[in-house]
Amino acid sequence: MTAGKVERMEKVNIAIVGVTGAVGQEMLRILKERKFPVAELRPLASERSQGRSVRFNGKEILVTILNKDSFRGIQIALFSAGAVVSKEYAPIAVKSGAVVVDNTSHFRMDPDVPLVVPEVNSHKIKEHKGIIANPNCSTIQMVVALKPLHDAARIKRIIVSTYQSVSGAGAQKIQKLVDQSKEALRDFSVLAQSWKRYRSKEASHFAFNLIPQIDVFVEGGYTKEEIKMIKETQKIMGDDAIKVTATCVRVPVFCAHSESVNIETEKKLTANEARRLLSQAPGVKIIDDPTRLLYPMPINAAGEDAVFIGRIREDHTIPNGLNFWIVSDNLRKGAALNAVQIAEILIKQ
Ligand code: 25A
Ligand code: L14
Repeated sequence: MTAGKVERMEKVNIAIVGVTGAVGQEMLRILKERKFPVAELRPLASERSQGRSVRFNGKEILVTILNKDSFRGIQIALFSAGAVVSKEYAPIAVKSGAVVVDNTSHFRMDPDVPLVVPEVNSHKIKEHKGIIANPNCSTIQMVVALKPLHDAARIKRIIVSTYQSVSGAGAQKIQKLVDQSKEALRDFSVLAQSWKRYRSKEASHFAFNLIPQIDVFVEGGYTKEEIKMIKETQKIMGDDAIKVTATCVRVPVFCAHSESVNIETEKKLTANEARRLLSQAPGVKIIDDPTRLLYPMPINAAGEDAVFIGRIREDHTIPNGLNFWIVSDNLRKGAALNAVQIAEILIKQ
């Protein structure tokens, strides 16, 4: 077989670890939508998914339980079953000859592992040693939007507050929001007489509530999600001088994360200049027309590929400040789509 062109057209054997989860299911959809050249699809999950099957390109394929022989003959393995699973099985997949695109936080800050958002730093993919990390969902949508502004005016500081949907926490938590919402509305007339009746008895009460904690608490009163946004932004942008501070909040939205973002730049950028730069940015769609009450909302971003930006305006409290509202589907651009985009670049190389 001749190398080069012929090989580029070849189909690849692809495994999805965590295929029955919220992100895994989205991966199947995106591979199909983008006509990814799949020879064999190998759906993998834990023993909890024993007996389940997934539909792919009109075929039912039985899910197999992840084990150390799962990656024989696999060229690309997409992982989305949590950090513990990736820690143990990604090196096994690499040893079997696969390239791993990992959705979990486990390898992201490893200096030997590229952390990639194709619109921002696709050139890093070729440096991989078997594993490429997919960033955190909130970070991905923010850097897609901010990269062109950083290139033009150098961002010195970012202040971000997130409004993260429940789907980010997995398939089970989506069901939890459904159940909690039904339960609250069942007795709404009673509840409306005394809001105190609606006190939470659960650790993660999503419905009609906001939770200012995503992932565990780490140092200095920050959550791990907030630290991920800080460190991953610097790594992806390739600039440790960017200061980032974040507050990450869970909101009772099924799908798509939203972010209020304030930036301070070295060079002055007017709102119109920012709008012009963003209108040419890959992966970005501007929805910003206050006269027609148009702005991005998670309800309309869910199921879409783009990072939506609106409410673009100057922050008059500092000389070089801008405010934005950034919304994107966390299961697609925030996870599955970004991973498949990386895989597409891999097979071209
Ligand atoms: O550690 P991290 O990086 O922070 O990631 C933690 C979690 O975040 C999600 C994903 O959850 C992950 O587990 N996630 C990861 N990356 C993400 C990203 N970039 C992300 N979310 C957004 N953006 P999830 O629910 O989407 O996916 C979970 C999948 O992982 C499989 N899995 C779990 N442990 C496994 C494993 N696979 C192999 N080996 C393991 N040890 C999991 O499959 C699912 O596919 P499953 O078999 O465990 O679950 C199948 C069905 O069973 C239900 N279920 C899940 N847990 C239980 C359960 N039922 C009963 N009891 C349970 N304890 C689910 O409804 C599921 O559909
Ligand atoms: O680090 O919304 O990718 O719960 C993905 C899911 C972080 C948390 C990651 C969520 C996780 C996120």
